[in-house]
Amino acid sequence: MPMTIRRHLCAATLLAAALSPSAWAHGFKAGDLAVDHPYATPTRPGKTTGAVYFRAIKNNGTEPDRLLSARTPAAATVELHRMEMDSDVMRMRAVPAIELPAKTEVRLRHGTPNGHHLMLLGLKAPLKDGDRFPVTLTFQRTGEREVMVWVQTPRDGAAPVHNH
Ligand SMILES: [Cu+2]
Repeated sequence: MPMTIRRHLCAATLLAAALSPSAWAHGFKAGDLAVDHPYATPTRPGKTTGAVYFRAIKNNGTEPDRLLSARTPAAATVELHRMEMDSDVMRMRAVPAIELPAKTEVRLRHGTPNGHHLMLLGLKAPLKDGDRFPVTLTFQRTGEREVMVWVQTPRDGAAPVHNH
């Protein structure tokens, strides 16, 4: 009898572990592209900049694509940014595009060394946990695709470094 109970607990734990990532994630298809889990970190009141990340953008096609720009009603401007180590300080700079090579998954998570994000400038309101807002992405090959961004505190608690 104790054996049976333990086995059942084990199965329940495994099931919960298997279900939880998908239960808390969302994604969008655009042509050959899969935009996996767009998210933004909450911002403090009074701050007018924010950052949008993605778990990944995967190009399943045989042709390269590029993310050229983005826009959202939540902010005045959106820039494409890349994090770079400058001696021992993490800085970011605007880039003209984010490359999406063929048959490649590009990870765009917070805290990724040399990673990219979308910089929201002129936020109209602070981003709060649980908020959702649309962002329209413009890809060179695939064209435009609107995705919904989830505002959430990262599970690892890592605060994104933002020196503006
Ligand atoms: Cu930035």
